[in-house]
This record gives sequence, structure tokens and C-alpha cells, in this order.
Amino acid sequence: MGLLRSIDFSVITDALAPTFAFLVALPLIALIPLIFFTFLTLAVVINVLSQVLFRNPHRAPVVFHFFPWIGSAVVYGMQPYDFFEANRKKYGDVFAFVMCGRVMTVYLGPKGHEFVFNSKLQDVSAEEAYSHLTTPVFGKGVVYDCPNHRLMEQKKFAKSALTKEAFRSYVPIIVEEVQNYLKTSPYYYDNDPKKETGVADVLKGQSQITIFTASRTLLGQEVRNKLNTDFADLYADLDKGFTPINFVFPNLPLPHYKRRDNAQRIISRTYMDVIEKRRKEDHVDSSEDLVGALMANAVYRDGVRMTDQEIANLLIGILMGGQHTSAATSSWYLLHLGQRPDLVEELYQEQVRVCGIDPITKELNPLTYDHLQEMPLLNNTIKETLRLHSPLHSIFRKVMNPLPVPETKYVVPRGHYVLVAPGYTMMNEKYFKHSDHFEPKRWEDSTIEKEAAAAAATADSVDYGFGAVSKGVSSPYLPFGGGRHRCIGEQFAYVQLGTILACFVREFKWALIDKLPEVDYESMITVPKGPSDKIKWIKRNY
Ligand code: X2N
Repeated sequence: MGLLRSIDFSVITDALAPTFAFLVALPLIALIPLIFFTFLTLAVVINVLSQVLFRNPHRAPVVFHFFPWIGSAVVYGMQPYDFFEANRKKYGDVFAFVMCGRVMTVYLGPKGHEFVFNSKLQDVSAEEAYSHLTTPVFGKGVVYDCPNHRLMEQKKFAKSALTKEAFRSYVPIIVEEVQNYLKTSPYYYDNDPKKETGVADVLKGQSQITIFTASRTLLGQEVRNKLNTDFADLYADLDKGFTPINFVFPNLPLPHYKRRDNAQRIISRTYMDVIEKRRKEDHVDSSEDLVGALMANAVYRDGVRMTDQEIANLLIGILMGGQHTSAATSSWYLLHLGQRPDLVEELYQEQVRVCGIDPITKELNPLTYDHLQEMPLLNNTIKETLRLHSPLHSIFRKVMNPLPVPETKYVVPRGHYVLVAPGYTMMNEKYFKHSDHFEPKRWEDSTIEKEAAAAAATADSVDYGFGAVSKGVSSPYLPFGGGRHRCIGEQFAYVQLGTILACFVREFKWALIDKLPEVDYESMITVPKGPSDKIKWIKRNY
């Protein structure tokens, strides 16, 4: 026994301890993924069984999905229109799908437009669907972070800056901004007067042109001048907060969320400084730009005045909305026209016919707002681009009260969402012949498209507080939505997009380098997927 006692076992156990510890721990370490996969498998099995076993006759059929919570998010997120088409074939125009914990009831086609855009205010809510995404980007108290009656008046205030007179003053400003950009941009003349041809990255170029033209016309020279400084980087930070990930996960403790919040504070502070400076200098002109109009008019019907912070936040929201949509749409029309040099020539001839050539300088006369109203091919090019590339592929509302789905026995329960996709209808062979062809002339007089759109538009109108909008929203062509949330930017968009296109047609001939790019549905707006969004341009010498 003495011998045993004298041997120091601790030497042995110390040496073996780590191995023992590992051996003991091994099942523990393996245990965690084991638990996880067991749980996941169980969740999947329960989820699958529940879909197979239970079918609630009062609910729209739910698209089959393996994973709870995620649901069909990935297949929807990558190709929403294919997803809609595949499920329309299985279930018809009304079906539901799970997307990141939300149950979305889709109603496709013109009846779906009516169902979602004209549902009663108390039954569906855009604020509940969008505010978590838009409020951190725009700021508080505006758009979807206020009662709907306030939004209706904010839209009225903003529209007071979007008059014909305002547009008349915006056209030469947009021309100047585009020409200045083309002269200096590395994608175009790159400050080299001898440069006659080059390759341009369309989406990047149009994003720049859009922000310069929209800021200069709507926010004025003070803000436009800041875009040449590192202030522009703040827009990029804010922009990165406006993505589908933020729609799914609105606030994560990640750097890009902090940069978004920081950018919102600095940009809105900058806009408030401009407002205070103009007020101090007694320079408040409601017809100068959007800033002037809001400073002069932003008093609600009940006498409450919008604060400077709210005015600044509304400016951020409007410019953010207009930025993505116009940058995408002008990118798409340049890319489509890159395959149609015949149309570019006809657009040039339209410029010559409508604006005329100065007999002395032999140059085209400067473009005016009134000229734009006389250019059917130019405007139909924009119209056709929006038909094929509706900037928003899905519009959502949260259901606040049980919502019966017309012509079905389904009721959408409170807490679910409804989804409408005018973009799907506009690309449907049933409503547009050769729907996948880019054909601006389909909108010329005496075509069925023109009549269909006109018929829907003549239906009587209704005023939600920001001007008359068409009551009927069952037109197959609704790129600007409908109902109380209808877009107020349509006229501005046509002036901005029309002027930019006229500048390009006068300055260049161009062609696609590659084939037409795929559509990237994974960003907020349907943008061309790089890197094939390039054009080769040549300076037009006559
Ligand atoms: C994770 C596929 O990507 O595997 F801006 F004053 C200003 C627009 C809101 C779009 C929501 C979800 C996509 C999941 C993909 C103003 C001018 C507006 C109107 C799944 C794997 C903003 C969210 C996009 C869900 C699609 C809200 C805009 N006129 N601008 N998996 O707009 O009006 C404004 C209004 C929204 C969305 C989505 C996925 C007024 C993936 C891949 C990944 N969507 N999305 N505006 N998904 N994956 C605006 C409406 C307002």
C-alpha cells in the first residue's frame, strides 16, 4: 500500500486530463449541431405534415414550402414573376405564400389591382407593411410613420411643387446637369473634348445623373453643390439602408445599420440648415423648388405645421423614392434602345421635327417642357420601359381586419399581408401582345393598349386629399400604382426621364456591348444585373 501511496498519480491525470476533457466534451460539442439538426428536421416534418393534413377552405391555398418561417422567400426573391406564373398555373389568381415569417396573399391580374389598391383604409395598411423599412431611412413623422390622413396632405404639399410652371423651369436645369455630367464623367467625355466614343456602365451613370438632376430641381443649388463633396457618400450610406434585408430585418446591430442612421441624421440636419438659412434671408419662394414649396405650404388642415425636421425627412423620402425608380427606368430605356438603333434615329428625327434647327448655328433648338408634350415616341418609349420594368415588382399591405377576397370563399385574416403585382399583369400576354417585346409604338393611337389604358383612366376619379386619381384601378397598366397611395411623381418622372433621353438622343448613337442584362430582383427596385449593363456610345456628329 505504501508503494501505491507514494506514486504521484496527479502527474498521470494532469497529462491525460485534456484528452479526457475532450472525450467528455466531444459528445457535448457534437450534441449542439445534433440538437440543431434534430430540431430543424422536426420543424420541417411538422411543417410539411401540417400543409398536407390541414387545408383551411376559408384561406387561400398556401404554396408548398419545406422550411417554416423562410417559406418561399428565396424562390420568390430571386424570380418573383416566374414564381407568380408557376403558382397561378397551380392555384389560379389567388394564392398565399410564406416569406420570412409573413403570410402573403397574392391576387394577380386587374382584379388583384382593385382588391389591394381600393381596399378600405381601415382594412389594409401600407404603414404597417413598410414603416419598419422606410422610417429609419426617411426619418420620423412622415410618409409611413404618421397617420394616413397626414400622408395624404404631405402628398398635397409636395405636389404643389410639381406644377407645369415648375416643370418649365426644370427642363433647362436638367439639360444643363446632364450635359455637365456627360462632359466630366469617365463613362462619357471624361473632360476630353476629343473623345468621340467610349463604354459606359449604364446603371452607375444613370444613378449619378438622376441624383444630380433631382437634387438640383427639387432641392435647389445649395444642396446640389454638396453632392460634389464627400457629402455624397452619406447618400450611399442611406441607400444601403433601403434594401430587402432591411425589409426582413429592420434593425440589426450591424455597422451598415449604424451608418444608415448616422446618414439620416446628417442629411436631414443639412436640409434643416438650408431651410433655416432661406427663412433667415426671407428667401421662401413656394415656386422655386420642393424646399420652397414645403416651407411655404406645409400646414395641415387642422392648423398643425410640419416641423423643419419633418420637412427635411419628407425631402429625404421623396428623393429616395424618385432616385431608385428614375435611375432604374432610364437605365432600362438606354439598354433597350441599345438594341434598337432604328428607334434612336426616329427619336432623333422627332427632336428635329419638334424643336427645329437654328438656321444660324445649325444646332437643334434647346429643348423645352412644351416640346416634350409634342414627342409621342419619346413618351411612349418611357411608357413601354415602365411596362416591362415596373420599378416595384410587389406592393404590400398589412391586413388589419379580416378581409374577404372577392369572387372567392377566402378571407385573409388580420395580421396576414396582401400583395399586388401590377408588373406581372403588364408583362402578361393576355393583356399585351408580344408582351416580352420592347415596342414603344404599341402605345400609338388606335392600338388596343392605348384604348385599354384610356378606358380605365376615363372611369370617374376620386380625391384622397392630394388631387384627383382614377377611381378604377383595374387597368392592366399601373406602373404608378393606384388608390390613396398612388404615386405623385409620375409627371416629374416623365419630365426628368424625357429630358434625359432627349439629351442622350441628341448627343450619341449607342449600342449594347453584350445581350440585354438580366433583371436583379434582389434589390429594392428591379434594376439591370451587372456586369453586362454596358453600352458602347459614339458622339453624334450631325
Ligand atoms: C436571402 C434571393 O433577396 O436568395 F421610396 F416617399 C418614398 C419596395 C417595400 C419593395 C418593399 C424580399 C426581395 C425578400 C427579395 C416615398 C417611388 C416610396 C415609390 C428572399 C436570400 C417605398 C421588400 C422588395 C421585399 C422585395 C416601399 C418606393 N415611388 N419610390 N431571399 O417599397 O414606395 C418611397 C414611397 C418597397 C419592397 C424582397 C427577398 C413613398 C432575397 C436570395 C435572398 N420589397 N422584397 N417608391 N429575398 N432572398 C416607395 C413603396 C415603399
